[in-house]
Amino acid sequence: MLSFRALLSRPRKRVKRKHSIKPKCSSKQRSLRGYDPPFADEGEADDCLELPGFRLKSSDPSRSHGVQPLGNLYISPSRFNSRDAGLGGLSVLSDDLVIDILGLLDGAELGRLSLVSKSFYVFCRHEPLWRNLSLESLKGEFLFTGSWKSTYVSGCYPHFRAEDGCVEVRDFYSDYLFQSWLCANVVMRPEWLKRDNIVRRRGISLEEFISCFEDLNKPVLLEGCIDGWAALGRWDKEYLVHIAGDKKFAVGPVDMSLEGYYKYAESTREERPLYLFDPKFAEKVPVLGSEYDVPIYFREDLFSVLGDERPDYRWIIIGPAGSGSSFHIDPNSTSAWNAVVKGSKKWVMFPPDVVPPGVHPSADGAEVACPVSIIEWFMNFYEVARSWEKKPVECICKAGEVIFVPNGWWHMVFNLEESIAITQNYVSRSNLLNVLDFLKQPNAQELVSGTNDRINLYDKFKNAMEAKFPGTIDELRRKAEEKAILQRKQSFWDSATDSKVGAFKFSF
Ligand SMILES: O=C(O)CCC(=O)C(=O)O
Repeated sequence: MLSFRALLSRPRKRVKRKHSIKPKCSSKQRSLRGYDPPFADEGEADDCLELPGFRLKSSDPSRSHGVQPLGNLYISPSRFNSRDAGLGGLSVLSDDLVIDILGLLDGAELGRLSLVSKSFYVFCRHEPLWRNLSLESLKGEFLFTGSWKSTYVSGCYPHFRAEDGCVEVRDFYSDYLFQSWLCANVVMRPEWLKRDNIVRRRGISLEEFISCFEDLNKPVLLEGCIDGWAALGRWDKEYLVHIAGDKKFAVGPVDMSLEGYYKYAESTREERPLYLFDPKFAEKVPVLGSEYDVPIYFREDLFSVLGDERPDYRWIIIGPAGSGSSFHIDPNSTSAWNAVVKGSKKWVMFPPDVVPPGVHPSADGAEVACPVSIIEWFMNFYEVARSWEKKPVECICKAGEVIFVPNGWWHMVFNLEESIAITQNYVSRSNLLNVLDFLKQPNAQELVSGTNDRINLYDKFKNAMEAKFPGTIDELRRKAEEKAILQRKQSFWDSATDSKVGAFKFSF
């Protein structure tokens, strides 16, 4: 329990479409000698707190309320945990259960309960509770004021002058609350960013892309293929706010104006910042759609035979440093490309047959439970993954670069800076049969996403394909069967011979 790595992870379900260290031990602002974080921004480099083995952002450390990891209780002279004393009969409940119960209260009730004891004060100030309340009550119509509690109070009770000071509580030990605070404040360690083992290609032909990557279902980072995009030199916060500041975009569970979102993104310091991920951006702001085009490798897009009935397929993605996408597989067995227009992203990918550590998909694949946040995954599981025989594919994708994400690959993405990206999911001949098989599954209702008509998508797609490209599906099935027969023959021959010594081996 005293080791940092042993901190508990807090699994959460993601439904298809994330010590002994005293947080107060160093309040001095100083930078680590010899430490040069590759992507910390200038201001931040001298602005971090040091703790053994990792660095913290200097953002208002008092928001921890002095909460310490549970392991510290066992080395405290008094062995007194004010968490228990202040919760009364509820102290027998786990921290996450207490938080779940508090999640049933409204803002006024939480405010009153926080006056009952120091323990309730700490629990009732838990920022994710106020974030949920704010999003439920204010939808996307809020002006973020630095904390979710103050955002909620100023949005719902504009005339109420709330004191937003934070009381420090002594002898309060909770892994759950400490970990939540830590994940929101820790800076990415350089060793989490160092590894770059993806295959990179510049200027390859379409044929080479298909035979070396798409047909083999292997990721690749493509350089130089979006150099001609107008978006590349143009898109940044100022430009986007100028052309679309008042337009609403999908941000998590709410719609927000782009300007409001950027104001939030500038000042948030959360474990999982809200992420702008909008599938209708080009319809809302047509100029955005006209300032990029699909790289030559991805122009075969067979879902287009469905016209307006195709599932969502393209998104603009905007987020501050620290935002990102936790582990998932892309919808409907499609492949995808992701082009960074501004900023940079750390990618970690696992092939379809390797479930990433800490990730637990349900048997039917409809739900995935994974650590609360990406940073928590790095803290608790990254080292484990690196010691596996099948190592993850990793890289940092910078502005102007494009990643090909083959179908079925698990991937997680973390924005190292404020970033803007375009991603599109597509079906080509290389993955058409996978997609059809996926759509045909008996539980398509649960598995298919991005469209309202999940059950009939298979028939609609198959019929539209037959009409537009007659015989293509049969031809692909025939080729796939021939390939499977060849592979079976080869594997029989491999098992019957010992290729290493060249000797013939046969046994009954
Ligand atoms: O956050 C990102 O840029 C990655 C998005 C992603 O993983 C996806 O669209 O499937």
